[in-house]
Order: sequence, then C-alpha cells, then structure tokens
Amino acid sequence: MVIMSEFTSVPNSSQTQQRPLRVGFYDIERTLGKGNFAVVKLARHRVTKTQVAIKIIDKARLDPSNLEKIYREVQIMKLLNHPHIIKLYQVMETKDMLYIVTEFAKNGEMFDYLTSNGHLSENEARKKFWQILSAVEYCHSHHIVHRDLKTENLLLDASMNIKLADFGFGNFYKSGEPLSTWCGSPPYAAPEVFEGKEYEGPYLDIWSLGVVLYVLVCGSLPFDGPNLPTLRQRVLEGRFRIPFYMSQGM
Ligand code: 6Z2
Repeated sequence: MVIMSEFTSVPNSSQTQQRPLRVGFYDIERTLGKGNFAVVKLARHRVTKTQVAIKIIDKARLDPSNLEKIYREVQIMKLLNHPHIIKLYQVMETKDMLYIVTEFAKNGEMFDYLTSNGHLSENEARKKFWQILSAVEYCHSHHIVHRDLKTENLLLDASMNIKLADFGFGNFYKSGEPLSTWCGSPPYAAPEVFEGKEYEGPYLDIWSLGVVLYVLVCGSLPFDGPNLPTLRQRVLEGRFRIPFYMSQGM
C-alpha cells in the first residue's frame, strides 16, 4: 500500500485549461465507468504515457462490508499475474480516498462487443474461451475463485485479447471447505447456489464458464426468465435451446 501524503487537488480556475486532474503520476483523461461507490477513470502516466484505469473509491461513503470487499479484491489482484487477467499496478490511499491503478482494457466489455457484433464464430469463440479458461485455471491454482464470471467482466484489450476483471466477489477457498455466500449474476449462477446449498467455489466458476461459452457462441443466455423463480426453475431443469446454426462436430 503506497500511502500518498497529499497530491494535487482540483486546480484553481486559472490553471484548469493547462493542468488536467492528476492522481500520482497519472493525468486523468475520461470516465470509463461508474459504480455505486467508485468511479473508474482512464488515465495516462505523465512520463511513460502508458494508459491505465484508476478505480477511485470514496472510503467515507462505503459501509464496512463493502470496504472489506474492496480490500479483499486488492489483496487478490496483488497475487495474480496472468496475461488474461487485469493487472494491478499500484494502490494509493489517503484518509478518505482509495485509488486502485490497474491495466486498461482498450476495447471494453465482451458483453458490449456481442451486443454490437452478435455472437462469435465457433473458431473465434474457441480462441477467446481458451484465454478465459487459462485465466480461471490460473486463479483456481492459486486457491482463488472469481464467483462473478459473466461477459460483462470479460474485457478486451487493444489486440482483442481477454482480460478478466472485477474480483469484487472473489475469495480464497480450500477444497473441502465449501462456501455459501450468494454471488454473481443469476443467469450465470449454478443450481446449487439457487438451492441455497453450500458449494465448492471452483464448481461455481465452472458452471458460469459453461454459460459464458453458450453466450459467446449463441449470443443469448441459455437460462433466462422474466423473474427469479422462473429463472431458478429453468436452471434447475437444466434445459436450454441449441440454435440451428450450431455445428454438429466437436
Ligand atoms: C479496465 C474496471 C473499458 C471499460 C474500456 C477496470 N474498464 N479497463 C476497462 C475497466 C477496467 N476498459 N471501455 C469501456 C469499458 N473497469 C478493471 C479497472 O473496473 C470498469 C469496468 C469493469 C467491468 C466492466 C465494465 C467497466 C470501467 F464490465
């Protein structure tokens, strides 16, 4: 944890046009996304000109459980170093604020890519899915489960390679020590989670990977519904449609 003593506040009116807002050595360029207690900005290093994403969190507005989730997310990202997982570069903290500097994925969410371009070809889906699998396998080999795998958290870098993001629901697990917290997005949740049973962390990720693969190739969710009870029923039944354009072969 790099503790920054103090750094540039918002420049006064005379300087605004010259000096952009700065965090550490980074100049803020634009907003990438907004969460309930955090905003994610695109920033550029003043010297290296490298683009990064900075998650800016107002700790004062966070309740203790959400703050604990953020600290766990940082703890997890510090342990992970993989070509298809968003890298953590630096953490800066003051009394009220937390700045998490990470790798920037230039081409945004796979979710948006599928919305604009429709489903992937089977060859393209195979290539992307292989990258997703290697990222998740790497997490599991480090006793870390993601628990919120979905196309929204699969980002794409400048070369359209997968960058797994958002370990907000991540956790450490020991095989044989089941977890029970309800995590992730319902259409991607495994049957045992809907049944309120305890579950083995990795198995939840593996179920979600199956849903992700279906979405990449079909462009829609395998299990969906107008409300949670209907969705739950369909996941527990385990039936889903195979589109006509699906190849027969492996
Ligand atoms: C890194 C993050 C991006 C997002 C580009 C982190 N968004 N790179 C990007 C990021 C991140 N790139 N264009 C449009 C959207 N976000 C991992 C720092 O938290 C936010 C994010 C994360 C998951 C999403 C969407 C946005 C903005 F599904």
